[in-house]
Amino acid sequence: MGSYQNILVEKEDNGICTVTINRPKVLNALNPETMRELDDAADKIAADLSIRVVIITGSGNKAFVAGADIASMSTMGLWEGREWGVLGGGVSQKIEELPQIVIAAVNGYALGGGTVLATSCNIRLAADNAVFGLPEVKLGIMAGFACTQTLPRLIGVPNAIELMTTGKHINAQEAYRIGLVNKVVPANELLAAAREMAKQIAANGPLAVRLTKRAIYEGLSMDLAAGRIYERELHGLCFTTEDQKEGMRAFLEKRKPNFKDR
Ligand code: CO8
Repeated sequence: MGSYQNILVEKEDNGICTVTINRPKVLNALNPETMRELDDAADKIAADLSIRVVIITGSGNKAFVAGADIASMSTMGLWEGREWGVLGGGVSQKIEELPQIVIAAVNGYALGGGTVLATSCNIRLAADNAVFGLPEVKLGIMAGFACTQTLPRLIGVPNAIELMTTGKHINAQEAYRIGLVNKVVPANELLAAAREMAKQIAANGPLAVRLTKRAIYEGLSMDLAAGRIYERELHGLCFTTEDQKEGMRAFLEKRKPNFKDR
């Protein structure tokens, strides 16, 4: 699935695709080339509905992503910094809005852009050695890639503003406590846990899973009354699908459903 220098994209025939940020010498820091590759991979994944779940992780056992690449940012001026934010914000949004469910398997440092990349995934599993933080202010910039907007929605304003203005690191347990991660698992079980969850999701009605994700994310930008109406229509749509007939028939016939994504 595409040939890249900074990321690995591995598609399996069980509906799972794993994307690994692969710059271990710099703890998988994100430079513009890496972001452009992620952008391209996201487009290809979005177009391939045989992929049901995406797992994003980092190469090696020390880091998920230790942030944006500080060397490449150090010489940016106003315009380059702005364009960098546009690129990163665009990729974050694209990942969040993929038709597939995206699981971050956070295997170590997830700092700055690493916390942001994990935040743009729909589910986060953390290894017990994971470290999160938004140390941008220590470098004289504010957190970006839209995380001043997305993170408060996820963990609340007080937690988000504390992380973004102190720049402090937090461990996996603290990340779990504030609702930043769904689950903490021993580091050597992280990928297996992510794959297990991915398999559970991939076994379900694909249209129902995709519509659920749309209802939740698009509902976040609506008021509650509009969100209720939107959900009602998507819910009704499910009853026009073959998969709804198959899922319910399979239950009544006491067998596993054979979903066709239609
Ligand atoms: N960028 C570039 N290189 C990095 C980065 C990084 N973010 N992180 C680590 N590296 C490199 C180190 O320079 C080092 O390279 P070398 O071996 O050549 O010296 C190598 O990776 C290993 O790192 P360390 O020796 O530092 O490893 P330690 O175990 O001592 O420390 C840490 C690990 C704590 C993760 C430490 O490396 C660190 O603090 N890294 C930087 C973390 C950081 O500040 N990240 C945030 C960057 S800002 C950001 O992400 C902005 C995103 C939003 C931008 C929006 C713009 C509009």
